[in-house]
Amino acid sequence: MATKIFRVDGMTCQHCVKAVSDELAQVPGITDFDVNLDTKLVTVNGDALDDAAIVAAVDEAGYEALVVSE
Ligand SMILES: [Cu+2]
Repeated sequence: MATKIFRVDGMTCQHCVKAVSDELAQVPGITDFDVNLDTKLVTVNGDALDDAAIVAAVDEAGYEALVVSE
């Protein structure tokens, strides 16, 4: 199981969190994830995490994700 942390700027409310969460829920390889509105950090856990797919999913929600750590 791997963990990756992304910074997602621009999230201002729970609707933003839900939009990002709904997109992440569709990404294969993610076992679970956490979207933190206060820190703007998205923590993703899974066995076959694909950075590009995760960034694309966040982009689909209307935000930009930057890898913070892996
Ligand atoms: Cu919002």
